[in-house]
Amino acid sequence: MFKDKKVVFSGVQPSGVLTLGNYLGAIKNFSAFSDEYKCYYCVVDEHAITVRQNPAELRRRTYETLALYIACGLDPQKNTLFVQSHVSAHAELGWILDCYTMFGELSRMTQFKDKSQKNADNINAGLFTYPTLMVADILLYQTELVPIGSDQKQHLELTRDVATRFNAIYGDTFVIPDPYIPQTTARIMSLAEPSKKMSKSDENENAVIRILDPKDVIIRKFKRAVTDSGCEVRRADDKEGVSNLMTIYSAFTGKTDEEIEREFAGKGYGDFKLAVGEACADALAPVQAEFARLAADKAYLEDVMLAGAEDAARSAARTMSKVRRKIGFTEIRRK
Ligand code: AQP
Repeated sequence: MFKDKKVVFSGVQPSGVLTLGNYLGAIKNFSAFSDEYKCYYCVVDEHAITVRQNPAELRRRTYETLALYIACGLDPQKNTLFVQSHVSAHAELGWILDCYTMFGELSRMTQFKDKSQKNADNINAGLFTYPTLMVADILLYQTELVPIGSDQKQHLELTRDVATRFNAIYGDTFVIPDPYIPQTTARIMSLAEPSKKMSKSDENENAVIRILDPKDVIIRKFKRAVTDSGCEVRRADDKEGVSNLMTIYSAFTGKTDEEIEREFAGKGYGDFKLAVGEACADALAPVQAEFARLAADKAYLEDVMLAGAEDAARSAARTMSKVRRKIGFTEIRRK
């Protein structure tokens, strides 16, 4: 049924409650592909354990992330929604591609550098080779397009390099994927330190808007957002905080920078921050209501997980069989 459709793949780690960055940079854009593409959206729990996770919380957040996918508009009938560790081919291809990825390439990954600084007591080998697992995630499904925030661009470039290298050795095996990076919301910044990206594992709760934050919390966090000593609502390189808030406001209202500047001319930051908070909370309210309904229905989420894993595994098996044959692994057939 999907034979002629091009493939989209993306994933989100269940490493915390998802943020406005995850939403505007990635998930909100996923459903736009559902009609035209065969879409695989994965909860990448194997990536999450590169940083130490509490097992009960990881399990809960895996369900939560799946429920959020659906609440954000991803219909499980039209998209393959699944959990990475339910399809063993991810780890299998990840290992194989480790052997086609250079140490030097992985050493250059900025996320590795950032995350090893943040987790100095646990710089494990998985944190280092995590990008190759992401390469495997993408290549397993012969993906053409990967919707991501700009922080993942470097990993996508690595994916293209590894796929090209593998194809050059063994002949056409993998489709070379392209990134799909949204123009304006590719990098939503921290509300507390607007030079840093908003991250779900940020320890400062005021830095991060969570998709599930109640309205009063969202408004309070925006009110506290770091801006600058001026009072003019205007996008500029030296006004990172205000520019970030303008990006968020524009994403929820569809207004251009000029319209926003006109709307808040002479009004100061207080009114602006309140308006951003309200626009954001109002837009997230239906997602939150749908999430509450879905999260209470674990049996339904398990049905979705199972159907998604079966569908993904079928497709992954086709790529794995090709890869195994090409690299010279033996196959045993049942008699
Ligand atoms: N601040 C952001 N702005 C725009 N897009 C973002 N993404 C993440 N943060 C922003 C995009 O969300 C998708 C899922 O991200 P992930 O869960 O795979 O991990 P991440 O990129 O490491 O995101 P976090 O929130 O920073 O997680 P932690 O704190 O656990 O490391 C990706 O497409 C990403 O680009």
